[in-house]
Amino acid sequence: MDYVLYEQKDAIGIITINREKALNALNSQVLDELNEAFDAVDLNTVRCLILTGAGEKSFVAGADIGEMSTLTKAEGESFGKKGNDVFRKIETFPIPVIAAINGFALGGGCEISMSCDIRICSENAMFGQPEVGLGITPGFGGTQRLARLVGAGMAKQLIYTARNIKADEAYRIGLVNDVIKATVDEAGNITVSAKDNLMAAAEKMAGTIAKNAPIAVRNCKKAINDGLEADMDKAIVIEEKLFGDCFETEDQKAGMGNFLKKKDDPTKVKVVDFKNC
Ligand code: DAK
Repeated sequence: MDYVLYEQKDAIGIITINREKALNALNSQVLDELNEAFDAVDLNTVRCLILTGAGEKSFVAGADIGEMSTLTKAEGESFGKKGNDVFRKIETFPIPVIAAINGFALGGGCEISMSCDIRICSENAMFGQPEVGLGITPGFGGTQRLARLVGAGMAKQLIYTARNIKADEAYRIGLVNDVIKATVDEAGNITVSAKDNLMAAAEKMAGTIAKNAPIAVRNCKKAINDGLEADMDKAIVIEEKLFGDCFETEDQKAGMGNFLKKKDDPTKVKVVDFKNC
């Protein structure tokens, strides 16, 4: 693939959008390759994914404005569908996806981060939905996911004003879960970049998720996603079914067995090696 890199570290998969010269803007080829990369993830061995962008400056600076500028109505619709299909694939992907946002997350960049389960960003990150300044609406789910994440009032303000916000404000409104800073020595020199610290934080979080019972983690993702689309009576039934689904798995027996063993004797096995079955 030209624009998407994939690396697996133990049970963590890292997908990197690698079009640094264009600040990782999403053209059709990037979207096709992202689709392929997600399809190729080995779900038997990978338990958590990280999605990031190449370089220190930009996660994704949006959909490719050059490519979009000449689209007809029909082509615009099909470009929107291509993006929406990939973003929905990420959102409903069986295992959690953490967006590690290193710099600009504008337009389609903000939107792809919102299709991930969790967002953490570097201190130089910048978020925004600048589309109305370009004469279009957010087309990769921004009007829908931003309102669900930060509330309708804040989403409307950001989308109507097309104002970009910095990492701290994104944290304050709940768009990101954490902001990761560079490490600076006493003289004020950067010893570890914000990007490197961001990736370390993302991998640490992914590692923690990967150690938990995989079937349970997958079912939690599905319960939260599907439940948010339903009213509470139906949502509770969704949870009941996914809860019931965990029983009779080896992981449930191992997890609960470990707790009961520890109760008798705290020196007994502390870390459960969940087998994903
Ligand atoms: N598309 C294409 N190329 C881009 C790009 C983008 N979104 N953003 C940056 N680049 C390219 C620049 O053209 C430049 O390329 P060269 O000129 O070197 O060849 C290179 O990346 C470096 O950018 P700059 O020179 O501009 O770098 P600066 O540091 O000066 O500025 C910037 C960084 C992020 C502030 C600036 O590049 C910028 O404002 N970029 C555009 C950000 C933006 O407006 N993004 C939102 C795009 S709109 C829909 C489907 C999808 C969408 C909407 C509808 N439907 C089908 C309905 C989604 C829309 C969007 O995402």
